[in-house]
Formats: sequence, C-alpha cells, structure tokens
Amino acid sequence: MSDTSNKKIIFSGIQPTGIFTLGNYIGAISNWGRLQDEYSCIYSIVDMHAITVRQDPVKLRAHTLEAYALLLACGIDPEKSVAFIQSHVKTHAELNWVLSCSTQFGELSRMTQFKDKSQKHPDDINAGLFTYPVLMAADILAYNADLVPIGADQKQHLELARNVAQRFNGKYGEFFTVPEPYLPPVGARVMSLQDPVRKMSKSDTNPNAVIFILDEPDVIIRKFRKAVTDSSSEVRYADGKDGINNLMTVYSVVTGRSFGEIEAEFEGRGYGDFKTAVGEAVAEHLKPVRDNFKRLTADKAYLKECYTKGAEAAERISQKTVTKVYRKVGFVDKR
Ligand code: ATP
Ligand code: LTN
Repeated sequence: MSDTSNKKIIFSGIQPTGIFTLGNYIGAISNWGRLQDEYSCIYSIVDMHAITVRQDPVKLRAHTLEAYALLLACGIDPEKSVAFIQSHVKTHAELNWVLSCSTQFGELSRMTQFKDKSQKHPDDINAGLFTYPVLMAADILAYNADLVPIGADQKQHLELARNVAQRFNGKYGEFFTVPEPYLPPVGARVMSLQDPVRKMSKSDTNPNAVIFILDEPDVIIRKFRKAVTDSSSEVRYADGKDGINNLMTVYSVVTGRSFGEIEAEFEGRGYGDFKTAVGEAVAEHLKPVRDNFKRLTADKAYLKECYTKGAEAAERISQKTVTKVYRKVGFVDKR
C-alpha cells in the first residue's frame, strides 16, 4: 500500500482474545476484505488492548500469531493492505498519551464496555481498561483514517474517538481527520445462539453460544440445531423473536437472500429445517477460511515476513503523524 495514494483510508483492529467468531466475521472482518480495492486499508491485531483484561502471556503470544493468520485467512491480502501487530508499532502508545490529555474522565466513565468489563472482572478494574478507548482513538487517528469498519458494539468508542479528534483540533488547529464508522447494513450485531439478547462474543464461556470461524462443519450444524428460539414455529422476522431474527440475519448475510425470500423458502416448514439450513450455509461459507488457515499456519516464516513488513509500513505512516502532533503540542524537536 502506498501512503501517497488518493484513496480514502480505512483502519480497524481486532483483539487476539481467541478464535474469531461468526459475529466478528459478519460484523467486521468480512467487510475489511471487501474494502481493500477501493480504500487504503490498515488492519491491526490489537494485543495492547487485549491486556486490559488478564491474559496468560504464553497464550497471548500464541493467540496473537493465530489471530494474524486468521486475518489473512479471512481474505486480508498483505500485498494490498497494511496488516500488523499493534505492539510492534510504538507510535500507538505515544499518541495514546497525548490524546489522553484531550480526553475527559467523564466521557470515559460513560463507556458501556468499561461498565460491562468491570462487572465481569471486579478484581481487576485497571486504568488500562478505563482508558482503552483512548488507545483505540490513537490507533485510528495515527493514520488519519476516514472510515472505521466495526460492529455495532464499538460505535460508542468510535464516537469518543471523533470527540477526541475534534477537541484536539479545537485546541491546536485543524489536524486530525474525524473518522466515520462503517457498519454493515445487516449483521452489525450477531447474537449469542444460547441467549439471543446478548451479543455473540469470543470470550463467552458457553461454546454452544458461539460459532468460531474454524469450527468443523458438523460442529457448526450441531450448534445451530441447538440454538435457542421461541415456542412458535413460523420462520418470520418479528419483534420478540430474537432467536429467529438472529438466525435469519445470519442466513441472509451468508446466502445473500432477503428476509422476504427466506420467509417464502421456509413457509410451512418448521424451525428444525431452518436451523439445519442455516448451519449448512454457514459451514459452507466458512470453508475457504478454514482451508486458508490450515495452509497459512503451516508457513510460519511467511507469516513473520508479512507482519514484519506490515509493522514497518504502519510505523512509517504513523510516525509522520506523531512527529507533527509533538510539534503541535509544543514538544522540542529531537534534531
Ligand atoms: P471479546 O469477547 O474478547 O471482548 P469480541 O468477540 O467482542 O471479543 P472484539 O475483538 O472486541 O471481539 O471485536 C472485533 C470486531 O468484531 C469489532 O469491530 C466488533 O464490533 C466486532 N464484533 C464483535 N462481536 C460482534 C458481534 N456479535 N456481531 C457483530 N460484530 C461483532
Ligand atoms: N476496541 C475494538 C478493537 C479495536 C479497534 C481499534 C477497532 C482497537 N483499536 C481501532 C477499530 C479501530 C474492539 O473490537 N473491541
């Protein structure tokens, strides 16, 4: 990717907290791949965000390499996009500090992810968990990204990044691009298969609630067959039918069919048939990802070459931003 092209810039990140889920894939990563030709794309495995909750160091290292391979397996092409590991590029931490001085305690206190995660980990409500969205703002603003493809749960963090950019611009003069969120029209919030009012999440402790993108076809079909639905039997998108609405959303994304077409296809057939069809369609849809992942993990040297090159490119672009930011805030030039 050349940083002098006129294409708009995209940035997004994902935490190496486990195998990506169908929610991560539909809500975010499948879009990342689609956008590569039209935009200059920069994608990161955000290991620095992951340590805001306690991680086993050996597992974090393995998960980070696995997440990087998954990113490529999902269609991110390191020749077209910059794909790197966040901790390899020091500018993120540097910009994080400066931006934290343009972020208010009050706005961070309103973040629902902070409230949820502090409830989940009451024994480790660390400062990093609280300032997590500032680092996310630094990730995005370091590249002056125009667009940020994310799932619905990250909208509030993106709004904060926009506010921080505007506040910095207000204090020091127009500088940062104020980024826009990019949410998929369908599938921005894929729900848990066992509790369809909660979002599907990598770190869910009930494996039946989550489709992992490397799950084998029979496992995927079994999980969909066990999915929690309501007590009626009509495949129809309607208020209160959270389980069916979620399955229809997933089926619509993977088959390209509208809700109306899906309702017609399953008219007079029960939930059982529908759940099997969703499972089969998802298993088929994810097959190339599974195949690519097997191929990629067999070649560790190639992966290393990709993330090294990615970090170099990311550093080159973001260093320019940090140098200008340091000047803007009044730090003395190093040379
Ligand atoms: P964790 O459980 O560790 O918090 P997560 O599954 O929520 O992880 P993230 O790494 O926080 O995943 O998110 C990566 C991207 O996937 C983000 O853009 C996020 O908005 C999106 N995403 C996460 N869960 C879903 C979901 N259920 N539906 C749609 N998009 C999602
Ligand atoms: N907070 C995001 C991950 C993330 C991100 C970013 C997403 C970190 N930095 C920058 C978009 C842009 C999450 O998915 N939990």
